[in-house]
Amino acid sequence: MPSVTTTVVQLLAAGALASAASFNNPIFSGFHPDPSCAFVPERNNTFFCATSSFLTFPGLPIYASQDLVHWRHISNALSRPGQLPALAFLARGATSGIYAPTLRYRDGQFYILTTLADQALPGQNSTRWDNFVLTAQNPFDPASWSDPVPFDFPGIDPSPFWDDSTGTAWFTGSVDGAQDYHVPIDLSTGETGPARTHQRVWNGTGLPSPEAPHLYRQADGRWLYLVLAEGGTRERHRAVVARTRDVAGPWEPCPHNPVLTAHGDASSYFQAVGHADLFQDAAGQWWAVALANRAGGRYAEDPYNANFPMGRETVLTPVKWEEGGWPEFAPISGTMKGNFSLPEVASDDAFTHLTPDKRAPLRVGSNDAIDFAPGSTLPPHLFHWRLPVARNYALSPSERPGTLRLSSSRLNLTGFDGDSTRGWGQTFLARKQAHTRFRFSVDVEWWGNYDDDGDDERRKMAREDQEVGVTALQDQSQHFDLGIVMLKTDHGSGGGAGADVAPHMRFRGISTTPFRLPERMKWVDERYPLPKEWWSPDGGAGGGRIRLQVEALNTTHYAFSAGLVPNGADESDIEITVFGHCRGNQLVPYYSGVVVGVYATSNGKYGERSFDTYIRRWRYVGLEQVTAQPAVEAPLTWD
Ligand SMILES: *[C@@H]1O[C@H](CO)[C@@H](O)[C@H](O)[C@H]1NC(C)=O
Ligand SMILES: *[C@@H]1O[C@H](CO)[C@@H](O)[C@H](O)[C@H]1NC(C)=O
Ligand SMILES: *[C@@H]1O[C@H](CO)[C@@H](O)[C@H](O)[C@H]1NC(C)=O
Ligand SMILES: *[C@@H]1O[C@H](CO)[C@@H](O)[C@H](O)[C@H]1NC(C)=O
Ligand SMILES: *[C@@H]1O[C@H](CO)[C@@H](O)[C@H](O)[C@H]1NC(C)=O
Ligand SMILES: CC(=O)N[C@H]1CO[C@H](CO)[C@@H](O)[C@@H]1O
Repeated sequence: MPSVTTTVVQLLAAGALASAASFNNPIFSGFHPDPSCAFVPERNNTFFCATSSFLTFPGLPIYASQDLVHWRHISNALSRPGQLPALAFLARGATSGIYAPTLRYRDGQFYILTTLADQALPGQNSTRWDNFVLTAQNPFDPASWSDPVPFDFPGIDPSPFWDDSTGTAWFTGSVDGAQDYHVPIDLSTGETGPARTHQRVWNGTGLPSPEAPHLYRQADGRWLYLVLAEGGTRERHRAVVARTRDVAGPWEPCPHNPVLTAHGDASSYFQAVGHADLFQDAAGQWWAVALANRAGGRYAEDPYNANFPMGRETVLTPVKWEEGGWPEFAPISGTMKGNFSLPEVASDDAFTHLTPDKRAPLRVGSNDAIDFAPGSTLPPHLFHWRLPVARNYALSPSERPGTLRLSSSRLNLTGFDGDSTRGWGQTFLARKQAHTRFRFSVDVEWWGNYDDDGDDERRKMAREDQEVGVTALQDQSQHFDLGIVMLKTDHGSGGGAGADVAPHMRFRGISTTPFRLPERMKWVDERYPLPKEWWSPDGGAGGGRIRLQVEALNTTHYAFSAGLVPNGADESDIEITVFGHCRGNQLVPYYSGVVVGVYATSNGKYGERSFDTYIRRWRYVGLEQVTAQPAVEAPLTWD
């Protein structure tokens, strides 16, 4: 055992102390499953990562960093609806969509191999898995990402690998949750080799779902290593390794598999750890990214009642891997400390010289203060659910500059059966919950927003069930919404908006996913007449704005609140009233994670665009990141 003094001397010698070998997990918090990263010395020693995006559009977010600590969201590889029209039509909630990308760089080009999964098709139907390649020369420019080049593969998790001796490209991928294959491919055309050239590779230690197969060679090139995820992406999830001299086998499993897991470790707040991808920095240090749930030790007892609304997030860990040896992963925790050196860079590069508009890309983990200024564009981390109907969104329209105009969709956030939207679209703009505690709010410009004078201007909110609101949404069958909605009144004192409808606040939610037992399903529907002083037609003292807010109060509860924004009000003057609560375990993640945002709908009536509404002042503030098991765990209940 080296003494403490010796350790310090060694660290100093290695220059590690200067870089303070410590960083925090998750590196990409909230809904960021299936990470894959590449280190690119040719691009100024930069690390690039991508994660799965399921139904969100834009999708396939790309992150970059030079020090593995400061990350920026540099682009989305899917940013043009024309790249993937089929995304509009997928059913099966949020379990369909863009699955596990693998990001790699070779000879001046970035590659992503990924799958558009349509879970509504039977497993035997190979069109269920639409596999394709995207390429880019400049990943900082969304326009540089190509249209998909499809290739034939009846499975998921394709990961490219180049045979350096022959220059041939291959990919590994997973089929039927049981077998992994190695297939030759021409990455420019998508043509794959004939069936006889497809090789079965090691399929793990016998647990179900051997997937996310990634192949690596170390510098000396003697061994080919295969890293797999197995056990399924929940309680038993883990990373395992095997090696071979030749891809045809035999494969030698690592004697200390699993090399990374939290299964069986109830003390770990990070659970379901697995789906690892490795990369090496300029100093030769190996690193791995993986996915994890911040679910706590109770997770394994009852995963679909556990509390981890943010779902699968991205974590980073140093890997000790001697040439010819087996990789040793440090276990995942909220603060990673140890005998490793983070890459040393002079300063955190803002990458401004690489972006098309010469502006710094968004820093990962930052708060939002979006004011929809004239001439601005939406930042890359805001997204829609499937493809947007473009004309339903107008940023800073001439009639109300500094707002976002939303035109209503017929469908609400539940859509058809809590499942599909049949290509109709939902008027919805969202971002990920990225902190344990956060506060998200928008102001609805209410003045002139409803039909107060009885004329028949079509675009105002006047008719029953027209609604604008904010939500915390896991998927179409699990969301809680606070909306301003036109509803019938008992007393007909609508104040002008027709004889018998008037604006109300409504807190409504459903939690009916099939992954939740029937007795644990939940519906709420609470209505309150909009306070009179909130909707005086001239804006009155109020200036006609209503703030709608969603807040995570602690690890288990969300609050939905609203308040009048008086003219010229100081932020501290705004009185916010709570209209409802929901619990984190009513938003159970399957593959995705909670998103928060704003919607406009007529709840199935009057066709598309039956009214317009105007949103101002989009704010998201991260308040707390809980990354270790709380001393007293909240009990698992679902009443
Ligand atoms: C697979 O699904 C596609 C799309 O729904 C359908 O057109 C095709 O007939 C199906 N094929 C089989 C073999 O079931
Ligand atoms: C820290 O890592 C270095 C380089 O891998 C190694 O030489 C050294 O022995 C390690 N120190 C400890 C205390 O593990
Ligand atoms: C490389 O990175 C450094 C450190 O962040 C930065 O100062 C420099 O401008 C970058 N150079 C290029 C060519 O990107
Ligand atoms: C979280 O907040 C809710 C609502 O205020 C409260 O009922 C609950 O006791 C809180 N939980 C913890 C662990 O503090
Ligand atoms: C959504 O809209 C449908 C009509 O399309 C309606 O039946 C349903 O009650 C609404 N529910 C929710 C929770 O959004
Ligand atoms: C489906 C399949 O190929 N399973 C194989 C995975 O590997 C083990 C061990 O080599 C075999 O026993 C299984 O048959």
